[in-house]
Amino acid sequence: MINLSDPTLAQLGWKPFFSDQVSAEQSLACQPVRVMSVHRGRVTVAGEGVEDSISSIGHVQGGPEDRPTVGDWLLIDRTTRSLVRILDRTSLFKRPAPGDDRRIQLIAANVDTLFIVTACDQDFNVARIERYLVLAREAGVRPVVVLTKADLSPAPEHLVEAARALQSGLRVELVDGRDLASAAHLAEYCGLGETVGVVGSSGVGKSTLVNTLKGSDSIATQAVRENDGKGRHTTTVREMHRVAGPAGEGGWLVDTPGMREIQMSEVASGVDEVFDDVTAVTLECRFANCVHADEPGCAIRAAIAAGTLDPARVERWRKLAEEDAANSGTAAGRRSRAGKARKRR
Ligand SMILES: Nc1nc2c(ncn2[C@@H]2O[C@H](COP(=O)(O)OP(=O)(O)OP(=O)(O)O)[C@@H](O)[C@H]2O)c(=O)[nH]1
Ligand SMILES: [Mg+2]
Ligand SMILES: [Zn+2]
Repeated sequence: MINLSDPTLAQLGWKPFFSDQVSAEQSLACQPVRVMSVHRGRVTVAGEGVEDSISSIGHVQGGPEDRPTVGDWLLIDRTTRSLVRILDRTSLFKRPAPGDDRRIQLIAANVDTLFIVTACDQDFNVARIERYLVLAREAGVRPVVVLTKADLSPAPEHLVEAARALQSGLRVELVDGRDLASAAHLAEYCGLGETVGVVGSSGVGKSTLVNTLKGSDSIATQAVRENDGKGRHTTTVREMHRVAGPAGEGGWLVDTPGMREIQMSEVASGVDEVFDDVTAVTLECRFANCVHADEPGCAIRAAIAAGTLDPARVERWRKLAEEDAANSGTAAGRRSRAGKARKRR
């Protein structure tokens, strides 16, 4: 169990956005609790005077988004302590489930800021950071790129520059995640009642950073593999952790299991926004349906030739946009693809 020393609802992140959804009548029978962690079929929750584990199954009527995920606010029955309703979310992180893009996996809800964690080693990859930026845009959450293992890189400033170049105004923080003096300023992103999602590949140091900011070593961490520097998928649950702050002012970090892949699906507007430098140029192409191959009057090719657009970035944009188009589409299209997949088996 998480030792919260009985936080108030405000400390847990309760806001008018949530209380507005609860009628006076409902609050007599029910009380709000926040999902602290997700386990198979159960969630642990915390609220005023409540620290409990409740069943999350049996409630689901709709799609996967109707299931409680870490960070969610729930109404539970004051007497039976059973789940009554999931309150509408301020934000929701999700992705197509790995290996099955017809299923959606929920990552975290009601997150204010996303720490996109990557290490100053072989893990550093601008294409992957862009994928997380698209997810953040799509969820309407402020992204912060956190570069860990600064101590292992001879010239981490180059990586900081490369990350900063991905989006104007993008915040990029360079830390040794094991060292509080180096990482302490990250606590500013999670003040009272604020929630930060911590995502990235396995082994980049997400749990190490969370331990440092909460001032304990309660989360297990594990050295990366020696041969290829990859992580060992140490964390297996998504869990909220309280940042150590003066007298209960610390917010929340959601530690998550390292992700192997992030497929793009239903994120067209996120792609457009993260690559707004590229999409702005496409508007200048002579033909509205230009695919920027060998059409006359293609502004993308002209910009590359003039050196105002980076061809590598254009390629990454093309790849994400195509992947998104292939994975998205109407429900009918998805069903027919699903049908084909079933027939193939
Ligand atoms: N030198 C150095 N090592 C670090 C730093 N941050 C993390 N590590 C080490 O990297 C290894 C992996 O760290 P974890 O915190 O377990 O990584 P994780 O991202 O939580 O990995 P998963 O739970 O598998 O997703 C551990 O041995 C950490 O001590 C850092 O800033 N510098
Ligand atoms: Mg971990
Ligand atoms: Zn074009």
